[in-house]
Amino acid sequence: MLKDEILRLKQAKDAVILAHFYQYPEVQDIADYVGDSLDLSRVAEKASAKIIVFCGVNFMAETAKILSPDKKVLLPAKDAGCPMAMMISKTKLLKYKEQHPNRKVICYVNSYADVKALSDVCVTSSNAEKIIMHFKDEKMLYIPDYNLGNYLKDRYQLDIDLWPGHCLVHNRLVEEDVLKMKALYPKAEVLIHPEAPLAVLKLADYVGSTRGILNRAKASCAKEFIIGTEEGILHPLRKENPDKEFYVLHPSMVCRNMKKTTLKEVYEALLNEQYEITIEEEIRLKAKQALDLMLELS
Ligand code: CIZ
Ligand code: SF4
Repeated sequence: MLKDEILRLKQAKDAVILAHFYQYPEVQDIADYVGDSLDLSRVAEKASAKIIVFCGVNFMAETAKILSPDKKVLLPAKDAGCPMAMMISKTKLLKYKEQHPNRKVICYVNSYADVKALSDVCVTSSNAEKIIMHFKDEKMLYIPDYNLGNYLKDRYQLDIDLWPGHCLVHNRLVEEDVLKMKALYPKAEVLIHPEAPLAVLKLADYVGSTRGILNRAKASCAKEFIIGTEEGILHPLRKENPDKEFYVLHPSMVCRNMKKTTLKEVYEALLNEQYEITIEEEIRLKAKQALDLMLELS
């Protein structure tokens, strides 16, 4: 069986498998660690294995390589990218920085290494609030997710410029989707990811990262939940809370890129040691400063 072969190769090659919460259930189940970007970057930093197989999208595997340069980091699905990360470029950011030299650049980890390298600090959805509040008295630019930045800007009235990037999966949500689901499940708590638009977030009982949503569902007395993030999260939610019901806010909440990794890609990644992530050392070192500051502040 593919699963047995994966486990055999993993041991033989001294590899560790990391998987994001948005991966297919069977990929999550074969991983040594399942988590969000923050959890997985911490694991990658401390990993002792020779090979890291990163089941997620390319900016996540890049982050692992930035933090763990001596490991071979493999992305099983070669073209698993993130459209949001592509909504900003080094050139555009440099131009902005020239015009606004005093703004602190706060960079969502959903970005590529060359953009991180030009930033002051990185954040993930689980620590964005804490880190942005650390810089609350400064002028800031938040890249590249407009919605997450706008949510915090609105909440704390910050002096923060927002980049016009977005996640194709979360940005699609409209208020009507929430109202329809609430009418169907009136007792359910509504938990939504901050990559959704502000008007949608205002209808939520809780706004937070995937890790935050998992914590909230566990701690809550409610028995039913409407979940506004990528549907992969339903797997750990149901595993951890067998007595509770979870409904995805909209059937289109599927990230095509996260779903490019199946067990076949994981097996081939281990067998052929593909597809290896490489980053120019000068860029890696600069990007690492922004990630190190994030890990220190979170
Ligand atoms: O930070 C991450 O892992 C992402 C992309 C979503 C979330 O909230 O966990
Ligand atoms: Fe990018 Fe959105 Fe997919 Fe996350 S869910 S990888 S932000 S497109």
